[in-house]
Amino acid sequence: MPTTEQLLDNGQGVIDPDVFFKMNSPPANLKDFETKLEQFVDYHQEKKTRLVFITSGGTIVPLENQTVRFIDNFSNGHRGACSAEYFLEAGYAVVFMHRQFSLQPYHRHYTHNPSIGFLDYLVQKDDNIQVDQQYNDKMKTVLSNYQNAIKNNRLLLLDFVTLSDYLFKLKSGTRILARLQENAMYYLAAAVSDFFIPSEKMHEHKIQSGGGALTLTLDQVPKFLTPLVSVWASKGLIVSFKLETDVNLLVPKARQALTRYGHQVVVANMLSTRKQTVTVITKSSQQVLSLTPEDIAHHVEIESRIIPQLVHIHDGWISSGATKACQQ
Ligand code: PAZ
Repeated sequence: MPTTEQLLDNGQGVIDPDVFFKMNSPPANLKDFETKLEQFVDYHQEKKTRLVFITSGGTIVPLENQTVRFIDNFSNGHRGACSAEYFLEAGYAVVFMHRQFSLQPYHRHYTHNPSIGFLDYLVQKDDNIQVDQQYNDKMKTVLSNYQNAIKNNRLLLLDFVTLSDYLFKLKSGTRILARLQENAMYYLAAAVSDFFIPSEKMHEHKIQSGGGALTLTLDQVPKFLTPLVSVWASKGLIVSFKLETDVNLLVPKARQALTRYGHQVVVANMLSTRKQTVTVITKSSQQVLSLTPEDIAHHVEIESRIIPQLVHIHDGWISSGATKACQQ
């Protein structure tokens, strides 16, 4: 098998996405992932429901083939889990491809909270367990929305852990959804690593300490948006996210992504303000969506503003036959 060096496609140290898939093994549960997704997509194709494929949470980058250590990132999947609920509210079926154990739609209201654990919502009455009265009304609403989504087969939960796992599932998943053509939206909110260690360069066993400092060299992850936009999901509405910490880079980098990949929408956000403000950028428009102090006091979520905006863009994408909506 050729080495990564022999397969560099542009002299800048970036391998071609196809090469990545040839040089890494698919995840063991890929078949199961595909079977579940095929069934879900067939069901909604028949019903002509719009479907959104959400990616959510961070990917890990292993340092050893038999992984003890890995590199991770900050994302806990709040954006994706929260957005899934607003898409369901807007009538979409949702494929929620998330990092294992990150936030999930509906469950998120009762997990990952530093000040209250799940058992703190419960009380014991005689021999029975009940929800503490103060949480009852909200939990009833959340539970009913969750059960409706499950009962009506409108929410499919699928997970990933590593970068490689994510990329194989993204490719497979987008190709399965391609049959929905413009009725599919791809909402790529996951925080995907930009750097990785190819399997052939990784230590096989746990890296041993005792030899002084550890130096790592990571390769650049291939630009998978290129085949996603042009081949895997060419008719769907593609929404990518751009995260920055330097405000001066945010809009230029988002615009650069639109030009480079030729997709329809970039949602640009800053690490520190991502829950209060985002900029929705198309080739011809730029709209800042922000919460006011009053919104924040009333626990309004920024996703309740982002999703209607994207649904509107998707309306235009569908009615123009997946071509013009984002050009003007
Ligand atoms: O998962 P989370 O709610 O903590 O963060 C969401 C986010 C910042 C990862 C997302 O909005 C985003 O910008 N994703 C793309 C990141 C990037 O690769 O630029």
